[in-house]
Amino acid sequence: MPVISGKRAFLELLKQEGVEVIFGNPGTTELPLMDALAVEPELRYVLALQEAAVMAMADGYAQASGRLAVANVHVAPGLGNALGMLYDAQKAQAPILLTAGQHDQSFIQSEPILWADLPTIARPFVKWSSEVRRIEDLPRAVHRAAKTALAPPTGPVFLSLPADVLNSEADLDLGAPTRLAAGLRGERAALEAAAALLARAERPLIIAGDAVAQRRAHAELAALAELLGAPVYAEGIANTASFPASHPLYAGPMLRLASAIRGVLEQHDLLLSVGGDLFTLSLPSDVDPMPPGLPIIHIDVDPWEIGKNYAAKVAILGDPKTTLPDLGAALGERMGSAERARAATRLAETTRRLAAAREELHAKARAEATKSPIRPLALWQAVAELLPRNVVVVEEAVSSGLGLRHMLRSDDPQSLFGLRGGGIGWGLPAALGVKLALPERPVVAFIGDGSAMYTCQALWTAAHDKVAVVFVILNNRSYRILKQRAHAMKGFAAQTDRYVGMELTDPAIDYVGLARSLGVAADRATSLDQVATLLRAALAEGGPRLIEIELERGYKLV
Ligand SMILES: Cc1ncc(C[n+]2csc(CCOP(=O)(O)OP(=O)(O)O)c2C)c(N)n1
Repeated sequence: MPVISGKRAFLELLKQEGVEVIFGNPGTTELPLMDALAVEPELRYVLALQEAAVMAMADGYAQASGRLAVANVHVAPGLGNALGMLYDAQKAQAPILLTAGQHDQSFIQSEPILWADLPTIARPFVKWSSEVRRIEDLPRAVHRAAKTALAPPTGPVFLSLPADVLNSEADLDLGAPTRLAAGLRGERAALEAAAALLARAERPLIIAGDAVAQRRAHAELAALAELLGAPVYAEGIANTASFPASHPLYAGPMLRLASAIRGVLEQHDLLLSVGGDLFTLSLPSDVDPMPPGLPIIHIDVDPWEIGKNYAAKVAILGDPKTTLPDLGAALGERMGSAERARAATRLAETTRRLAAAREELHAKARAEATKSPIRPLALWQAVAELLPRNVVVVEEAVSSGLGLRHMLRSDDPQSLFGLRGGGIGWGLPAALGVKLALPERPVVAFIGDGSAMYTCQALWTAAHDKVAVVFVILNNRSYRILKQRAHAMKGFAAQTDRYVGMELTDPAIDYVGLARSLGVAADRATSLDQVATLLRAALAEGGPRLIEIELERGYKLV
């Protein structure tokens, strides 16, 4: 083996792992890496101006590509800034190798500036967290990190890279990547048990989780849903298009409030969760979302999720892509003519009911189309007609998002990415990562005005790296969701109509000016016609471009 420096070996190892892009923000401890990048033509370094943006870009890239994303941040404060978005990446199961530079190890005992025990900081949010202590360990550490991030359930990992490891030289064997064959098939006996329950069910429902999109199992799930005649809900905090939105059995995202979930589930006698989350809620409730005794069949690649909150009658560890066809075959064998007739009736009824609900939503949107300021639902209806078929939508619309997943035609598993973890500020930088992963597809990001301000630095990266995202800022000049919830509490805020810390006014933020100052062309729309004109132009020209939309500010839900 030739003698090689740690810094160059690290880049060689990343290339072995198929990495093409590194998202980062450097400091002195990252200078060895930046130095090696100066003579590395095959790896693109994408500079983001805040570590939260670095992390969310890597997240968007990892989710949209399904490949390993790599991020590099600066010691303890850089890692600290990244943590909120690392939390989101963990919840979205994004395969990311997050790295941070660390001080020279000979120096650490003196507690130099910016130093902290980095693996301990990252550990709660990653699958594996470690520091590389010797150059000889670098190949093993990087290959293990990549394999672990990409092994189902996928997720982020962390490596701390001390400067002396990167600066030293050794005669290294770089080893080779390991990839787990991911298509784990559910066990036969469990599939038979599940098929028996499904064949007997009178009113089954399906919840589709992100695993369906991640494993590209739309067709397999659609075939099973059609065989059963069962409605398919996306999981409540859905961050991908886990089922084609135009499919007649698509029932939209599961609701998030416990009593509302209970209301849906009570109409069914069997729940089949395919990678679905049962249930991430945002508020406690006296009502348990799960009706007592509702039998659950749970298929997932993640054993942690199966039976996490509610016992599964049949628990199947398996990949939806390979397991659903097996389940469908087992079910097909068990369904006699009576069961098939019942399923056909269910299919017709469910299709009719869901079509009527969709039409009701569209009628509501049409009724709102003439109102000023623009209403979100009318916006989604107008936008749905404009967006090209191959568009990828990145969604952090927060309180404006209601109806979006019914209205937009997100029909393939990479057509939609949304905020899974709940830490806002994700969408704007994530959209850049998505576009870099899917350069052939137009990418449009719908972002709340409040959310945009956490990571607006990403606009500069979009301009600098010419990343053609169309950013749409949904400006209601408030943290509207918090006002809605504070109002619903019927406390002092509702009585006095004072919402402390929730108004983004005095001064109003000028997103057009902000975008232009960071090098992104921008315009403002106050009517749906203007939205249509600007969006069409932005899609035709490519981006990056930003459209600021003035939206209604109403927060009284009832
Ligand atoms: C990192 C982080 N900080 C704060 C919050 C709390 N929070 C949730 S929604 C929200 C306001 C979002 O405002 P905006 O994006 O304008 O959407 P709107 O509510 O107006 O629809 C805030 C501050 C959070 N979820 N994550």
